Amino acid sequence: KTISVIGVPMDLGQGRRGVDMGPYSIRYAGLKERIQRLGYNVHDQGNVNVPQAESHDIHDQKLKYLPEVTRVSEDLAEKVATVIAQDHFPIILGGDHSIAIGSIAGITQKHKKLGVIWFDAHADFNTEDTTPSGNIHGMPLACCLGVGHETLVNVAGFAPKIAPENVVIVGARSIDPEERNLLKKHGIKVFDMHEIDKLGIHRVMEESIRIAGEGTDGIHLSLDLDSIDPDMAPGVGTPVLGGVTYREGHFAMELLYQSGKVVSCDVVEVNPILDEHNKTARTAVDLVCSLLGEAVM
Ligand code: DIR
Ligand code: MN
Ligand code: MN
Ligand code: MN
Repeated sequence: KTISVIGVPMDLGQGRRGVDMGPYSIRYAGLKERIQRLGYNVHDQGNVNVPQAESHDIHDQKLKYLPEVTRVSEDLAEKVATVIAQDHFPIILGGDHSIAIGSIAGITQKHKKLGVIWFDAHADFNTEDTTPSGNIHGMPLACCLGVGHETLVNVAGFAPKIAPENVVIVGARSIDPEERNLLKKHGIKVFDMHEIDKLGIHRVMEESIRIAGEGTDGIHLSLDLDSIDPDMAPGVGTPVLGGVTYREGHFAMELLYQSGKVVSCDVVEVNPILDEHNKTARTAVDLVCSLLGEAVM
């Protein structure tokens, strides 16, 4: 099996600089070597070009850098569609979470009925009408469901990419009031930290794999490192206390591997400027390895 790594040094979708170095820091943490050791072929496809923030205006306070984020999303969608057509497993390295608009637009050109597990402290279900920040990284999941600004919703020329019944959010603990209303309106299943505490990560993942995996062509994991507790993932722009533990994270990835249904993943929001000696990138690489089958015995 061949893995394609695609870097997206995107920092236009949120307010903290440095997340554009996420792809570099995850590679520096040994991603390629670690995956090769599991027996995969790894093709690093390099990075998608991202405009420099200083060279552009914010344009719209409710949709910051909309034209630039849209252009990167289109480019990424094309790159992802190319590797997935070759039957590779794409790992897309962010960058902020706005890149998931492009990655999911690429994957769904082949896997038409895609399930999505959104592993995140946040729901990323805002629109220009509900956003408190104007940051597009708070909107990508909504965009993939066809909810939001038309240029983002229509990346790659079709919408919606995914259906609400095949989507699940895991690890949420920071949702904006109007965002919560939108999630309810669209019937999105959310396993927040309360549910993880109550049911355990095993039950939560079994349910999540059923929601995203039953009757679909595969599961896309969109892994925001701020899902993990800041003790093991401090290098993120919007850390939130009380997150998924290192062990719960690993167990979740192992269960996803065992499901045999995962076809692609995003690894986003790693910011080495806010990190402690690249700890968050190392956590990210460890989690990806478990997702790809690394095990003790
Ligand atoms: C907040 C923060 N809901 C927003 N979102 C973050 O700006 O829309 N997503 N941090 O990862
Ligand atoms: Mn511009
Ligand atoms: Mn996110
Ligand atoms: Mn997040």
